[in-house]
Amino acid sequence: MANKPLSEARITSLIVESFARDFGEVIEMDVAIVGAGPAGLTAARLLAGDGLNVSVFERKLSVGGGIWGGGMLFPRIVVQETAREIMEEIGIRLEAHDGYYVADSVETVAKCTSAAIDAGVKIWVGVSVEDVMIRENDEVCGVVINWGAVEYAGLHVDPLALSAKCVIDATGHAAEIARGVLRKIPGAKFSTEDGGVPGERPMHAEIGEGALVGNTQEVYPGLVVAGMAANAVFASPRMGPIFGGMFLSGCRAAEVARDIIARRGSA
Ligand code: 48H
Repeated sequence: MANKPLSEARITSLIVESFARDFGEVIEMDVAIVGAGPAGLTAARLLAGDGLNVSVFERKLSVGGGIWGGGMLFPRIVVQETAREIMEEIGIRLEAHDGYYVADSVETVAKCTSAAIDAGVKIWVGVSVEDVMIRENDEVCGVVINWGAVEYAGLHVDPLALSAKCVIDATGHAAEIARGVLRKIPGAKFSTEDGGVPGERPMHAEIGEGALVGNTQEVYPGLVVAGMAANAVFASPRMGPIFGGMFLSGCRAAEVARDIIARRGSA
């Protein structure tokens, strides 16, 4: 069949209509995940696999967070035995060396992203979460979003709000969502030693990786911290380009989120 003459108006309407339809479905979500790094993408894939309505919000135009840069821009990451299965189940090829496994950064981003999308996750790039909503019983019950471009340009544009039964802070080193809750709720305290977000400690791969899954917790009703954000919240060390803990933290975050959904009911 010959191509029809192209209509710019038709192209525009297809984009707008498709976006509006999909966006309409996330106004009331089960789980909102902030940050499309390894922890966020893994948690999202597993939760969407349960049939939950899951969205990932990523302020940059690219997903993958810190995976791309590998170690000092060498595009490779290393994982340990405990993370092998979670990577191999989505087809990431690993090069084995005495209990360490090396993966290509680009392949890792591509396969984590593709597996999440195939599981039903909606990924919104160029969208920044600037706040959360907090209601009855002081529970986090949604995210407040704006275009990343608005944030980068420093424009004064009011955001939109989306409801969610559970929010996962997978924003990496900055632990932005957790910090925001403490800043905005007078007297709010987390389950950490000082109740705050002390930030990560200096590099120690063994201790940092060892602490990560245990640090992946519901730190405030309805708010789970995952990935590097969990180590920032619980003052555990950074670990450099060993990434196994990030994937395992994503798995743990999915378990914690399931318990929250069971407590609060699905959207
Ligand atoms: C929307 C946001 C917002 C926001 C941030 O940094 P990430 O890759 O996070 P993790 O925890 O999945 O993985 C950490 C790992 O990449 C790492 O940094 C390691 C292992 N470091 C060790 C070391 O020693 O340094 O991804 C977080 C994502 C990024 O893409 C951000 O752009 C995004 O979150 N993000 N998106 N709204 N408010 N804040």
